[in-house]
Amino acid sequence: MNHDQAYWLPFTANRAFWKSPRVITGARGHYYTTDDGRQLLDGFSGLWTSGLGHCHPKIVAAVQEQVATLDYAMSFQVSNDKAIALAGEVVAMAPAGMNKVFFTNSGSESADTALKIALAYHRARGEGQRTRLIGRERGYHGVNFGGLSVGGIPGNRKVFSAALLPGVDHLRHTYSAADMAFSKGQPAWGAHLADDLERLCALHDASNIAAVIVEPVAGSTGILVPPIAYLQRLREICDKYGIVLIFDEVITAFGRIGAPFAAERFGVTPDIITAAKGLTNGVVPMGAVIVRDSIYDALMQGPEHVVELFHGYTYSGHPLAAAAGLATLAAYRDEDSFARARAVEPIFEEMIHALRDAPNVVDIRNFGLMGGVELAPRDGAVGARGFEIFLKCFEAGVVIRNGGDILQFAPFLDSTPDELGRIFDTVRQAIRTTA
Ligand code: PXG
Repeated sequence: MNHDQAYWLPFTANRAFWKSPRVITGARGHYYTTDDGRQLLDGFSGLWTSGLGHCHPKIVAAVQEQVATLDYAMSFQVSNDKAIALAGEVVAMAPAGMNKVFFTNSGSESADTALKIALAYHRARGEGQRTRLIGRERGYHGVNFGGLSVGGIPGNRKVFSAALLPGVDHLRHTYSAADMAFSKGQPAWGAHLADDLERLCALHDASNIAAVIVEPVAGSTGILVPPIAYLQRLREICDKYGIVLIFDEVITAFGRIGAPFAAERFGVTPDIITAAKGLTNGVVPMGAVIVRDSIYDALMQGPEHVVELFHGYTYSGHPLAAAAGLATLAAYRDEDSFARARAVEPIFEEMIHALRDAPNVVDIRNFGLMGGVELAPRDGAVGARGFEIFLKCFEAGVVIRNGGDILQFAPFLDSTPDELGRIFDTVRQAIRTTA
Protein backbone atom coordinates (compact mmCIF):
# COMPACT_ATOMS: atom_id res chain seq x y z
CA MET A 1 0.00 0.00 0.00
CA ASN A 2 1.17 3.49 -0.85
CA HIS A 3 1.38 5.65 2.27
CA ASP A 4 2.21 8.92 0.50
CA GLN A 5 -1.11 10.44 1.48
CA ALA A 6 -1.28 9.31 5.10
CA TYR A 7 -1.25 12.83 6.47
CA TRP A 8 -4.69 14.18 7.52
CA LEU A 9 -4.24 17.95 7.37
CA PRO A 10 -5.76 20.31 9.96
CA PHE A 11 -8.47 22.78 8.92
CA THR A 12 -7.95 21.74 5.32
CA ALA A 13 -10.07 20.55 2.43
CA ASN A 14 -8.12 17.29 2.39
CA ARG A 15 -9.53 15.75 -0.79
CA ALA A 16 -8.91 18.93 -2.76
CA PHE A 17 -5.44 19.21 -1.22
CA TRP A 18 -4.37 15.75 -2.32
CA LYS A 19 -5.52 16.41 -5.88
CA SER A 20 -2.92 19.17 -6.09
CA PRO A 21 -0.78 19.25 -2.94
CA ARG A 22 0.85 22.49 -1.92
CA VAL A 23 4.06 21.45 -0.20
CA ILE A 24 6.64 23.78 1.31
CA THR A 25 10.14 22.42 1.77
CA GLY A 26 12.11 25.47 2.81
CA ALA A 27 11.90 29.07 3.89
CA ARG A 28 14.14 32.05 4.39
CA GLY A 29 13.25 35.60 5.28
CA HIS A 30 10.05 36.56 3.53
CA TYR A 31 9.95 33.63 1.11
CA TYR A 32 8.98 29.97 1.06
CA THR A 33 10.42 27.35 -1.28
CA THR A 34 8.06 24.70 -2.63
CA ASP A 35 8.79 21.07 -3.49
CA ASP A 36 8.75 22.04 -7.16
CA GLY A 37 11.39 24.69 -6.56
CA ARG A 38 9.25 27.82 -6.67
CA GLN A 39 9.75 30.85 -4.42
CA LEU A 40 6.60 32.19 -2.77
CA LEU A 41 6.29 35.56 -1.07
CA ASP A 42 4.63 34.90 2.30
CA GLY A 43 1.84 37.41 2.88
CA PHE A 44 0.61 35.74 6.05
CA SER A 45 3.79 35.51 8.19
CA GLY A 46 3.39 31.76 8.46
CA LEU A 47 -0.01 31.48 10.12
CA TRP A 48 0.17 34.82 11.96
CA THR A 49 3.23 33.34 13.62
CA SER A 50 6.44 34.53 12.05
CA GLY A 51 6.54 38.32 12.05
CA LEU A 52 10.35 38.39 12.05
CA GLY A 53 10.58 36.31 8.87
CA HIS A 54 11.47 32.66 8.43
CA CYS A 55 14.65 30.98 9.65
CA HIS A 56 15.76 34.07 11.53
CA PRO A 57 19.49 33.39 12.05
CA LYS A 58 19.55 34.25 15.75
CA ILE A 59 16.53 32.09 16.55
CA VAL A 60 17.93 29.22 14.50
CA ALA A 61 21.24 29.47 16.36
CA ALA A 62 19.55 29.61 19.76
CA VAL A 63 17.50 26.51 19.04
CA GLN A 64 20.47 24.62 17.63
CA GLU A 65 22.53 25.40 20.70
CA GLN A 66 19.71 24.53 23.07
CA VAL A 67 18.92 21.16 21.55
CA ALA A 68 22.53 20.12 22.05
CA THR A 69 22.66 21.49 25.62
CA LEU A 70 19.37 20.58 27.30
CA ASP A 71 16.84 18.75 25.15
CA TYR A 72 14.17 18.35 27.81
CA ALA A 73 13.81 18.56 31.55
CA MET A 74 10.96 17.38 33.77
CA SER A 75 8.44 20.19 33.94
CA PHE A 76 6.52 19.30 37.12
CA GLN A 77 8.23 20.11 40.46
CA VAL A 78 11.41 20.79 38.42
CA SER A 79 12.11 23.40 35.76
CA ASN A 80 14.75 24.59 33.33
CA ASP A 81 16.78 27.78 33.11
CA LYS A 82 15.34 28.90 29.76
CA ALA A 83 11.69 28.69 30.85
CA ILE A 84 12.45 30.74 33.96
CA ALA A 85 14.36 33.34 31.94
CA LEU A 86 11.66 33.59 29.28
CA ALA A 87 8.91 34.14 31.86
CA GLY A 88 10.90 37.11 33.15
CA GLU A 89 11.30 38.54 29.66
CA VAL A 90 7.60 38.12 28.89
CA VAL A 91 6.40 39.91 32.02
CA ALA A 92 8.94 42.69 31.40
CA MET A 93 6.98 43.42 28.19
CA ALA A 94 3.54 42.90 29.73
CA PRO A 95 1.31 45.56 31.29
CA ALA A 96 2.21 46.63 34.83
CA GLY A 97 0.84 44.32 37.51
CA MET A 98 0.88 41.21 35.29
CA ASN A 99 3.95 39.41 36.59
CA LYS A 100 3.25 35.69 36.32
CA VAL A 101 3.35 33.44 33.26
CA PHE A 102 2.03 29.91 32.78
CA PHE A 103 3.45 28.21 29.68
CA THR A 104 1.47 26.01 27.29
CA ASN A 105 2.14 24.65 23.81
CA SER A 106 -0.47 26.43 21.72
CA GLY A 107 -3.13 29.09 21.59
CA SER A 108 -5.84 26.52 22.24
CA GLU A 109 -4.13 25.34 25.39
CA SER A 110 -3.63 28.94 26.46
CA ALA A 111 -7.36 29.64 26.15
CA ASP A 112 -8.36 26.59 28.18
CA THR A 113 -5.67 27.34 30.76
CA ALA A 114 -6.88 30.94 31.15
CA LEU A 115 -10.49 29.82 31.68
CA LYS A 116 -9.40 27.27 34.28
CA ILE A 117 -7.28 29.85 36.11
CA ALA A 118 -10.26 32.20 36.24
CA LEU A 119 -12.48 29.48 37.75
CA ALA A 120 -9.79 28.44 40.25
CA TYR A 121 -9.23 32.07 41.24
CA HIS A 122 -12.85 32.69 42.14
CA ARG A 123 -13.07 29.43 44.07
CA ALA A 124 -9.90 30.25 46.01
CA ARG A 125 -11.50 33.54 47.02
CA GLY A 126 -14.62 31.79 48.29
CA GLU A 127 -16.68 32.65 45.22
CA GLY A 128 -16.86 29.19 43.74
CA GLN A 129 -20.36 29.90 42.46
CA ARG A 130 -18.80 32.08 39.78
CA THR A 131 -18.73 29.48 37.05
CA ARG A 132 -20.33 31.09 34.03
CA LEU A 133 -18.01 31.90 31.14
CA ILE A 134 -18.74 34.48 28.50
CA GLY A 135 -17.31 34.57 25.02
CA ARG A 136 -18.37 36.43 21.91
CA GLU A 137 -19.95 35.56 18.61
CA ARG A 138 -17.32 35.24 15.86
CA GLY A 139 -14.63 34.74 18.50
CA TYR A 140 -11.91 32.12 18.04
CA HIS A 141 -10.13 30.67 21.02
CA GLY A 142 -8.83 27.47 19.52
CA VAL A 143 -10.27 24.01 19.24
CA ASN A 144 -10.15 22.48 22.71
CA PHE A 145 -13.43 22.14 24.57
CA GLY A 146 -13.11 25.27 26.69
CA GLY A 147 -12.03 27.56 23.90
CA LEU A 148 -14.53 25.99 21.53
CA SER A 149 -17.35 26.59 24.02
CA VAL A 150 -16.62 30.29 24.45
CA GLY A 151 -15.76 30.59 20.75
CA GLY A 152 -18.32 31.83 18.31
CA ILE A 153 -17.64 30.20 14.95
CA PRO A 154 -20.67 28.16 13.90
CA GLY A 155 -18.71 25.79 11.67
CA ASN A 156 -16.35 24.86 14.50
CA ARG A 157 -19.16 24.34 17.02
CA LYS A 158 -21.80 22.59 14.94
CA VAL A 159 -20.57 19.02 15.06
CA PHE A 160 -19.62 19.21 18.74
CA SER A 161 -22.67 21.06 19.93
CA ALA A 162 -23.78 18.56 22.56
CA ALA A 163 -20.30 18.36 24.07
CA LEU A 164 -19.76 22.08 24.61
CA LEU A 165 -19.42 23.39 28.18
CA PRO A 166 -22.66 24.31 29.92
CA GLY A 167 -23.10 27.74 31.48
CA VAL A 168 -21.60 29.69 28.61
CA ASP A 169 -23.03 32.84 27.03
CA HIS A 170 -21.87 34.99 24.15
CA LEU A 171 -21.75 38.72 23.64
CA ARG A 172 -22.80 39.85 20.20
CA HIS A 173 -19.91 40.33 17.80
CA THR A 174 -18.93 43.87 16.97
CA TYR A 175 -19.35 43.82 13.21
CA SER A 176 -22.00 45.68 11.28
CA ALA A 177 -21.46 46.21 7.57
CA ALA A 178 -24.08 48.95 7.47
CA ASP A 179 -22.35 50.93 10.22
CA MET A 180 -18.67 50.36 9.54
CA ALA A 181 -17.88 48.99 6.07
CA PHE A 182 -14.53 50.28 4.74
CA SER A 183 -13.55 51.81 8.08
CA LYS A 184 -9.82 52.38 8.38
CA GLY A 185 -8.60 51.18 11.76
CA GLN A 186 -11.11 51.33 14.62
CA PRO A 187 -14.75 51.93 13.65
CA ALA A 188 -16.47 54.84 15.37
CA TRP A 189 -19.72 52.87 15.75
CA GLY A 190 -20.33 50.06 18.21
CA ALA A 191 -19.02 50.82 21.73
CA HIS A 192 -22.53 50.21 23.06
CA LEU A 193 -22.26 46.52 22.10
CA ALA A 194 -20.14 46.04 25.22
CA ASP A 195 -23.33 46.66 27.20
CA ASP A 196 -24.38 43.12 26.27
CA LEU A 197 -22.27 42.19 29.28
CA GLU A 198 -24.53 44.29 31.50
CA ARG A 199 -27.52 42.40 30.15
CA LEU A 200 -25.94 39.03 30.92
CA CYS A 201 -25.07 40.27 34.42
CA ALA A 202 -28.67 41.26 34.91
CA LEU A 203 -29.92 37.93 33.56
CA HIS A 204 -27.70 35.59 35.57
CA ASP A 205 -26.67 37.90 38.40
CA ALA A 206 -23.06 38.98 38.12
CA SER A 207 -22.15 36.92 41.19
CA ASN A 208 -22.39 33.81 38.97
CA ILE A 209 -20.09 35.05 36.22
CA ALA A 210 -16.43 34.04 36.28
CA ALA A 211 -14.86 35.48 33.18
CA VAL A 212 -15.24 37.16 29.83
CA ILE A 213 -12.89 36.28 26.98
CA VAL A 214 -12.47 38.29 23.80
CA GLU A 215 -9.87 38.80 21.12
CA PRO A 216 -9.00 42.53 21.18
CA VAL A 217 -9.03 42.33 17.36
CA ALA A 218 -10.82 39.20 16.17
CA GLY A 219 -8.53 37.49 13.66
CA SER A 220 -9.89 34.22 12.31
CA THR A 221 -13.33 35.55 11.47
CA GLY A 222 -11.92 38.21 9.24
CA ILE A 223 -10.32 41.05 11.18
CA LEU A 224 -13.07 42.51 13.33
CA VAL A 225 -11.57 45.69 14.78
CA PRO A 226 -12.93 46.83 18.16
CA PRO A 227 -15.09 49.93 17.95
CA ILE A 228 -13.58 52.97 19.64
CA ALA A 229 -14.14 52.75 23.44
CA TYR A 230 -15.58 49.20 23.24
CA LEU A 231 -12.73 47.49 25.12
CA GLN A 232 -12.65 50.27 27.73
CA ARG A 233 -16.35 49.68 28.33
CA LEU A 234 -15.87 45.94 28.75
CA ARG A 235 -13.13 46.66 31.29
CA GLU A 236 -15.40 49.01 33.24
CA ILE A 237 -18.21 46.47 33.44
CA CYS A 238 -15.84 43.69 34.50
CA ASP A 239 -14.46 45.96 37.24
CA LYS A 240 -17.91 46.86 38.41
CA TYR A 241 -18.88 43.21 38.92
CA GLY A 242 -15.58 41.49 39.76
CA ILE A 243 -15.46 39.53 36.49
CA VAL A 244 -12.09 38.35 35.17
CA LEU A 245 -11.36 39.91 31.78
CA ILE A 246 -9.30 37.74 29.45
CA PHE A 247 -7.75 39.10 26.26
CA ASP A 248 -6.93 36.37 23.78
CA GLU A 249 -3.83 37.87 22.20
CA VAL A 250 -2.69 34.76 20.36
CA ILE A 251 -2.60 36.85 17.19
CA THR A 252 -2.30 40.41 18.50
CA ALA A 253 0.63 39.95 20.92
CA PHE A 254 4.25 40.48 19.97
CA GLY A 255 4.10 43.11 17.30
CA ARG A 256 1.23 42.16 15.01
CA ILE A 257 -0.42 45.46 15.89
CA GLY A 258 2.78 47.40 16.46
CA ALA A 259 3.03 46.92 20.22
CA PRO A 260 4.03 44.11 22.56
CA PHE A 261 0.36 43.56 23.42
CA ALA A 262 -3.00 44.88 22.24
CA ALA A 263 -3.56 45.77 25.88
CA GLU A 264 -0.88 48.44 25.47
CA ARG A 265 -2.00 49.64 22.07
CA PHE A 266 -5.63 50.06 23.19
CA GLY A 267 -4.76 51.24 26.68
CA VAL A 268 -6.88 48.59 28.38
CA THR A 269 -5.33 46.11 30.81
CA PRO A 270 -7.13 42.79 31.18
CA ASP A 271 -6.65 40.38 34.10
CA ILE A 272 -5.28 37.57 31.95
CA ILE A 273 -3.62 37.62 28.51
CA THR A 274 -3.26 34.52 26.37
CA ALA A 275 -0.51 34.37 23.75
CA ALA A 276 1.24 31.89 21.42
CA LYS A 277 2.35 32.29 17.76
CA GLY A 278 4.68 35.33 17.88
CA LEU A 279 6.12 34.27 21.24
CA THR A 280 8.61 32.04 19.40
CA ASN A 281 8.15 33.49 15.90
CA GLY A 282 6.46 30.15 15.16
CA VAL A 283 9.75 28.30 15.35
CA VAL A 284 8.84 25.94 18.19
CA PRO A 285 5.24 25.57 19.43
CA MET A 286 4.62 27.50 22.63
CA GLY A 287 1.83 29.42 24.30
CA ALA A 288 1.70 31.60 27.39
CA VAL A 289 -0.91 32.78 29.86
CA ILE A 290 0.07 36.03 31.56
CA VAL A 291 -1.69 36.69 34.82
CA ARG A 292 -2.30 39.62 37.10
CA ASP A 293 -0.51 39.38 40.45
CA SER A 294 -3.76 39.42 42.42
CA ILE A 295 -4.96 36.27 40.64
CA TYR A 296 -1.75 34.38 41.25
CA ASP A 297 -1.58 35.56 44.85
CA ALA A 298 -5.13 34.40 45.55
CA LEU A 299 -4.17 30.90 44.43
CA MET A 300 -1.04 30.65 46.58
CA GLN A 301 -2.82 29.20 49.57
CA GLY A 302 -2.68 26.14 51.79
CA PRO A 303 0.31 24.07 52.93
CA GLU A 304 3.42 24.90 50.92
CA HIS A 305 4.06 21.31 49.83
CA VAL A 306 0.71 21.08 48.06
CA VAL A 307 0.27 21.83 44.36
CA GLU A 308 -1.72 25.08 44.10
CA LEU A 309 -3.16 24.64 40.60
CA PHE A 310 -3.87 21.15 39.30
CA HIS A 311 -3.05 21.95 35.72
CA GLY A 312 -0.04 21.73 33.41
CA TYR A 313 1.48 20.07 30.37
CA THR A 314 4.44 17.73 30.00
CA TYR A 315 5.88 20.29 27.62
CA SER A 316 5.05 23.47 29.57
CA GLY A 317 8.15 25.66 29.34
CA HIS A 318 9.95 23.23 27.01
CA PRO A 319 13.59 24.32 26.85
CA LEU A 320 13.70 24.34 23.05
CA ALA A 321 10.59 26.51 22.82
CA ALA A 322 11.84 28.75 25.61
CA ALA A 323 15.20 29.19 23.87
CA ALA A 324 13.36 30.13 20.68
CA GLY A 325 11.22 32.53 22.71
CA LEU A 326 14.21 34.22 24.30
CA ALA A 327 15.89 34.72 20.92
CA THR A 328 12.62 35.96 19.44
CA LEU A 329 11.99 38.56 22.14
CA ALA A 330 15.62 39.69 21.85
CA ALA A 331 15.21 40.09 18.08
CA TYR A 332 12.04 42.16 18.51
CA ARG A 333 14.03 44.45 20.78
CA ASP A 334 17.24 44.57 18.75
CA GLU A 335 15.45 45.18 15.46
CA ASP A 336 12.93 47.59 16.93
CA SER A 337 10.31 45.40 15.28
CA PHE A 338 7.20 46.88 16.88
CA ALA A 339 8.09 50.42 15.85
CA ARG A 340 8.85 49.13 12.35
CA ALA A 341 5.45 47.49 12.19
CA ARG A 342 3.91 50.82 13.18
CA ALA A 343 5.79 52.47 10.31
CA VAL A 344 4.56 49.83 7.83
CA GLU A 345 0.96 50.14 9.06
CA PRO A 346 -0.10 53.27 7.09
CA ILE A 347 1.41 51.90 3.85
CA PHE A 348 -0.40 48.61 4.40
CA GLU A 349 -3.62 50.47 5.16
CA GLU A 350 -3.42 52.53 2.02
CA MET A 351 -2.63 49.56 -0.20
CA ILE A 352 -5.30 47.25 1.18
CA HIS A 353 -7.98 49.93 0.91
CA ALA A 354 -6.99 50.55 -2.70
CA LEU A 355 -8.71 47.21 -3.47
CA ARG A 356 -12.03 48.87 -2.74
CA ASP A 357 -12.94 49.19 -6.42
CA ALA A 358 -12.08 45.58 -7.31
CA PRO A 359 -14.99 43.34 -8.31
CA ASN A 360 -17.10 41.72 -5.56
CA VAL A 361 -15.29 43.53 -2.73
CA VAL A 362 -17.90 44.39 -0.09
CA ASP A 363 -15.66 45.50 2.79
CA ILE A 364 -12.05 46.08 3.77
CA ARG A 365 -10.87 46.14 7.38
CA ASN A 366 -7.45 46.70 8.92
CA PHE A 367 -5.64 47.31 12.16
CA GLY A 368 -1.90 47.09 12.77
CA LEU A 369 -0.61 44.57 10.26
CA MET A 370 -3.87 42.63 10.21
CA GLY A 371 -6.06 43.06 7.16
CA GLY A 372 -9.22 41.56 5.71
CA VAL A 373 -10.88 41.95 2.32
CA GLU A 374 -14.42 40.63 2.30
CA LEU A 375 -15.92 39.42 -0.96
CA ALA A 376 -19.54 38.80 -1.75
CA PRO A 377 -20.17 35.04 -1.66
CA ARG A 378 -21.22 33.25 -4.81
CA ASP A 379 -24.83 32.19 -4.91
CA GLY A 380 -25.07 28.75 -3.35
CA ALA A 381 -21.31 28.40 -2.89
CA VAL A 382 -20.14 30.32 0.17
CA GLY A 383 -16.35 30.34 0.38
CA ALA A 384 -15.72 29.16 -3.19
CA ARG A 385 -14.69 32.59 -4.46
CA GLY A 386 -12.29 33.15 -1.56
CA PHE A 387 -10.71 29.71 -1.96
CA GLU A 388 -10.26 30.18 -5.70
CA ILE A 389 -8.50 33.49 -5.14
CA PHE A 390 -6.24 31.92 -2.52
CA LEU A 391 -5.30 29.21 -5.04
CA LYS A 392 -4.66 31.73 -7.82
CA CYS A 393 -2.39 33.81 -5.59
CA PHE A 394 -0.51 30.68 -4.54
CA GLU A 395 0.02 29.80 -8.20
CA ALA A 396 1.18 33.35 -8.84
CA GLY A 397 3.74 33.08 -6.03
CA VAL A 398 2.03 34.88 -3.15
CA VAL A 399 0.67 33.21 -0.02
CA ILE A 400 -2.39 34.76 1.58
CA ARG A 401 -5.23 33.09 3.46
CA ASN A 402 -8.96 32.92 2.96
CA GLY A 403 -11.45 32.43 5.73
CA GLY A 404 -14.44 31.62 3.56
CA ASP A 405 -14.87 34.65 1.32
CA ILE A 406 -12.71 36.92 3.48
CA LEU A 407 -9.14 37.27 2.25
CA GLN A 408 -6.73 37.75 5.14
CA PHE A 409 -3.35 39.44 5.28
CA ALA A 410 -0.61 39.39 7.90
CA PRO A 411 2.58 40.80 6.39
CA PHE A 412 5.94 40.64 8.11
CA LEU A 413 6.71 43.32 10.69
CA ASP A 414 9.48 44.67 8.44
CA SER A 415 7.67 44.37 5.11
CA THR A 416 8.85 46.71 2.37
CA PRO A 417 6.50 48.79 0.21
CA ASP A 418 7.66 46.71 -2.80
CA GLU A 419 6.67 43.46 -1.13
CA LEU A 420 3.29 44.84 -0.10
CA GLY A 421 2.84 46.15 -3.62
CA ARG A 422 3.49 42.72 -5.05
CA ILE A 423 1.08 41.06 -2.64
CA PHE A 424 -1.75 43.44 -3.45
CA ASP A 425 -1.07 43.51 -7.20
CA THR A 426 -1.27 39.72 -7.21
CA VAL A 427 -4.47 39.75 -5.19
CA ARG A 428 -6.05 42.41 -7.40
CA GLN A 429 -5.29 40.36 -10.48
CA ALA A 430 -6.71 37.22 -8.85
CA ILE A 431 -9.90 39.02 -7.80
CA ARG A 432 -10.31 40.50 -11.28
CA THR A 433 -10.04 37.14 -12.98
CA THR A 434 -12.36 35.33 -10.57
CA ALA A 435 -16.02 35.39 -11.43
N1 PXG B 1 -6.84 32.10 19.92
C1 PXG B 1 -6.75 32.89 18.84
C2 PXG B 1 -7.16 34.31 18.93
C3 PXG B 1 -6.25 32.37 17.65
O1 PXG B 1 -6.18 33.16 16.57
C4 PXG B 1 -5.97 30.25 18.75
C5 PXG B 1 -6.47 30.82 19.90
C6 PXG B 1 -5.59 28.81 18.76
O2 PXG B 1 -4.22 28.66 18.65
P1 PXG B 1 -3.59 27.24 18.22
O3 PXG B 1 -2.13 27.47 18.44
O4 PXG B 1 -4.14 26.22 19.14
O5 PXG B 1 -3.98 27.00 16.79
C7 PXG B 1 -5.85 31.03 17.60
C8 PXG B 1 -5.31 30.41 16.34
C9 PXG B 1 -6.69 32.22 10.65
C10 PXG B 1 -6.11 31.28 11.65
O6 PXG B 1 -6.88 31.87 9.52
C11 PXG B 1 -6.02 31.64 12.96
C12 PXG B 1 -5.50 30.76 13.90
C13 PXG B 1 -5.05 29.52 13.52
C14 PXG B 1 -5.14 29.16 12.19
C15 PXG B 1 -5.68 30.04 11.24
O7 PXG B 1 -6.96 33.37 11.01
N2 PXG B 1 -5.46 31.19 15.18
